[in-house]
Amino acid sequence: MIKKPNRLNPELDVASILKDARRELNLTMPSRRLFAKRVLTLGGLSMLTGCNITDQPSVNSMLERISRYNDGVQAWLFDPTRLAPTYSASMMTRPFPFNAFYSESEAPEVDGDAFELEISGLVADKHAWKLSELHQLPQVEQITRHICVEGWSAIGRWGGVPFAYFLKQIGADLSAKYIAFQCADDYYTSIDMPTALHPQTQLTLTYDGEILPTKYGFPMKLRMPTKLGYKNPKHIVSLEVTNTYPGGYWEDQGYNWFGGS
Ligand SMILES: Nc1nc2c(c(=O)[nH]1)N[C@H]1C(S)=C(S)[C@@H](COP(=O)(O)O)O[C@H]1N2
Ligand SMILES: [Mo]
Repeated sequence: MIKKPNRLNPELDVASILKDARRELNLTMPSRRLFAKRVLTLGGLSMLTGCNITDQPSVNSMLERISRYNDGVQAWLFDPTRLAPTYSASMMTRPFPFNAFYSESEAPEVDGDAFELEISGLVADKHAWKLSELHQLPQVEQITRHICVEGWSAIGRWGGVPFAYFLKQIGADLSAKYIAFQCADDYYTSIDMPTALHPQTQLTLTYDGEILPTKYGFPMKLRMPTKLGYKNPKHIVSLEVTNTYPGGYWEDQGYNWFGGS
């Protein structure tokens, strides 16, 4: 008997698979495009990805492939000189929302006097940085929009050190692929080098002219108006320059890694 290829396991929730795939595809291709419409069936998706979609593991690997494909397209489309929109102070969202994988009262309290930012990986100077040393570096400000995948966005005013300047200061290998961040909570994420060097990518020490409050990520966060909220780590305690893919807290649970906004 000839087995039908791609016979569907009746336990597969086709609607939710399509919803996940559509969410991934929408990051790079508006769904109104004929191409996207054509692949919005399981058959179309398996043709696009070359995956035989028969069970949950094969669905996961198909979604994973779409996501990796998106990373490639987004990295290719990323223009390292194109600036995200900036806004006037009167347009700031007040209060700026808090968001994390826990509630505001559980945000980690970091002792700023004892704090040292640890540096590792492909860098010439691995000395740990005290907060006061970071404040002595040239400071810039931006009023930009933060976009969260949970369906809200908000405009905030952020101050700190241009991250490209900091990377050069520590003698980072600027040809490395990734910067990985560890946070004082259990959060972690990583970014591509072109985004790390983007002129609006900022090692952020202040919010609205004041020392970064606990809820927004004291002692420092990385602010990138070119990336979605979950790519912007708060409470950074260490960073590593590396060529080994580091993943991230949400990325490892299926969020798209490049995460462009
Ligand atoms: N350390 C840490 N950073 C984090 C998160 C987190 O839970 N922990 N959540 C991310 C998400 S999903 C969003 S939307 C923003 C929220 O930042 P805000 O609290 O300043 O609005 O932080 C990002 N960075
Ligand atoms: Mo978010």
